[in-house]
Amino acid sequence: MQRTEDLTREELTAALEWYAKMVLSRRFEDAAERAFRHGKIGGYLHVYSGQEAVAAGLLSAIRKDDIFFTAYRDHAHALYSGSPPGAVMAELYGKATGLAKGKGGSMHLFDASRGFYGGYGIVGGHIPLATGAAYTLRYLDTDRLCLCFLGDGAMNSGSFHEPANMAGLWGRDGLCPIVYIVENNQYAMGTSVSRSSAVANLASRFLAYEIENERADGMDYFTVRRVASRVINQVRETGRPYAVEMLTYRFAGHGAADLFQPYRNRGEVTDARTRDPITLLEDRLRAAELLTDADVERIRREAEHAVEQAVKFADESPEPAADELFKDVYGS
Ligand SMILES: Cc1ncc(C[n+]2csc(CCOP(=O)(O)OP(=O)(O)O)c2C)c(N)n1
Ligand SMILES: [Mg+2]
Repeated sequence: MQRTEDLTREELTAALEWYAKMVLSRRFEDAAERAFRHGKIGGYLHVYSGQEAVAAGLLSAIRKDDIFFTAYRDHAHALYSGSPPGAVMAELYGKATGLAKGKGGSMHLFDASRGFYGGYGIVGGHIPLATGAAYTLRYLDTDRLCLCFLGDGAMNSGSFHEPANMAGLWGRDGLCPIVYIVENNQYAMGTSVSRSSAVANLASRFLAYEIENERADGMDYFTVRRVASRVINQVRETGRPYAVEMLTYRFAGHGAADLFQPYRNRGEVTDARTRDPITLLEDRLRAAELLTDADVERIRREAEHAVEQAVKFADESPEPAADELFKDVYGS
């Protein structure tokens, strides 16, 4: 864990905004789960609670013109990059005002205007897309880069290995500015990493493709942020891929339908919650005297208000019109 005394005042102060964003996304996830139980949200719903420091640390370190891809646990990624909470919630509700016009739902958020290229429900399906996008950024002679968040489970799919090999090859010529971020939350649905990966150290699997890699504590915002800044600078400079395995934990079930979680015991979740990324960050900001009880209270109230407004907006928004059905489905 990054030592508080080694952090600069600037890093600590900049983290305040990200603390507020993490509080917002946690409240947003709680509200989304409630809405799912009330039948307001159809299809799938996978929440990000417990993993906030990973996306926050990485997305706080990129430039506005950089791009990123992730899988279906994507609400926080959208909120952190600035998509309006109302439009994100409306997408979960399948409403016309949603981020993807109500046609994608929870797993397919998309906001290219903020560099967010989705939100994908097919496990591993976005890794080839992100890798090709990174190549394109260099091919077009820019110094922009691409982040590709993926799950521990996604690493066991063929669609991980093929682009990883190409990234290794393209990287030799400085043509693949991508950071792969493995969000190792210990499980792929009900299957633990130890039951699905031949090696425990997932970062080391990138060595097969000559991709530099490391693992880090994904519960500590400052650790993630420090690693992210260093790695992002390097990738931008060299055009070579890099992989980071972030050790994290999902507090909720895999999806809203995973009620009983027979694959893990309650004690394991309770233990993980003692390192809640939001509490860890809050404690450090309090220790640095940047956050008081009153600030914490205000930030919580503001988050609650923003989420209430988002739910109201989603509730009151119209369903997509019938003549929208075939629009934006295929390019022409
Ligand atoms: C190609 C494909 N196979 C299977 C599934 C079913 N499925 C949905 S999520 C999931 C587990 C993925 O786990 P991981 O990559 O670790 O992501 P996490 O849910 O932990 O964020 C599986 C197998 C799917 N969506 N796509
Ligand atoms: Mg996982």
